[in-house]
Amino acid sequence: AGLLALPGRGRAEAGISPLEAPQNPAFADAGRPATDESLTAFYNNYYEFGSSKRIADEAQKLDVTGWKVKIAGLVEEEFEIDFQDLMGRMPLEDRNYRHRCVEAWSMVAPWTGFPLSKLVELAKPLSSATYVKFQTFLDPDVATEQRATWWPWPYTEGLTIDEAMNELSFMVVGAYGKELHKQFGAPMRLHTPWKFGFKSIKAIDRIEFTDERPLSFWEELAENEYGFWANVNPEVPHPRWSQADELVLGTDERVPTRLYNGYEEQVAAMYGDLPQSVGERFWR
Ligand code: MTE
Ligand code: W
Repeated sequence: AGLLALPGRGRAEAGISPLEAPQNPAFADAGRPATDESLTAFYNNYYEFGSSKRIADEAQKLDVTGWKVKIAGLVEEEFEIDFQDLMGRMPLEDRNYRHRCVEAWSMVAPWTGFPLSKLVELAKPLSSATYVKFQTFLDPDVATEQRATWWPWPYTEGLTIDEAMNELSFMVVGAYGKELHKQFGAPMRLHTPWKFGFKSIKAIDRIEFTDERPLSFWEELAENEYGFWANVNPEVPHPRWSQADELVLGTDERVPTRLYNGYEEQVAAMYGDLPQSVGERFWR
């Protein structure tokens, strides 16, 4: 448990514990090496703590001890579960995932976590549930940007049930062989690596099963810029950023962006007749 600090960059939490899990061989090779922690831990998007990339110090204010997750909506029975209890019931594994932000940068993150499908099974959704809605904590005393009322807090995201059950959908509780840094979204964040990074919601404290498509944080702010699907597609430019290529964090290199961020084999079947698979009306 060491203190990770770089001059001018910030700090990560001291005393963070190691978290060991077996590597899932299917996701050992991300095609590029894992991006150095000294970069990824100090280059974050986490608007609750400010709109710059340097929110690592601010994010340390979030107290995750005794964290609870509420399971709500169209389930056999709603319940609240202690995060530590939840983690104890889930099969932890390591996966190296490519992460692609809509701002056209990318990284490879060595995560520890469990398949979201396992959590869905635990939640026992009713057959009427067609979507899963995720929410981040709401505490303006801790997350100062949540005092700004023009943002539609709390940060909200959603997936279809099919997407949530896909083998790639991963609940992340650790990175680099340790518990998750606060700035990565401790104690638990989502990662759907075939979608743009904003879908990968941090510090989840509520998961609701619903039959209505959830309105996400960014979609509510600017529906012409951020759609529900947000599948990585190099052929469909965002109004402000071309999506044709991406800067690989830690290098000077731009590499071509791939459809579904290169995870086509695992996810394309879910989108057979959806417009974004042919590169049209992607953002809506
Ligand atoms: N989750 C919350 N709660 N708040 C945020 O601002 N930003 C998203 C996503 N999850 C965000 C969030 C965006 S745009 C990206 S690219 C990733 O987190 C960044 O994850 P990282 O900081 O671990 O690289
Ligand atoms: W992003």
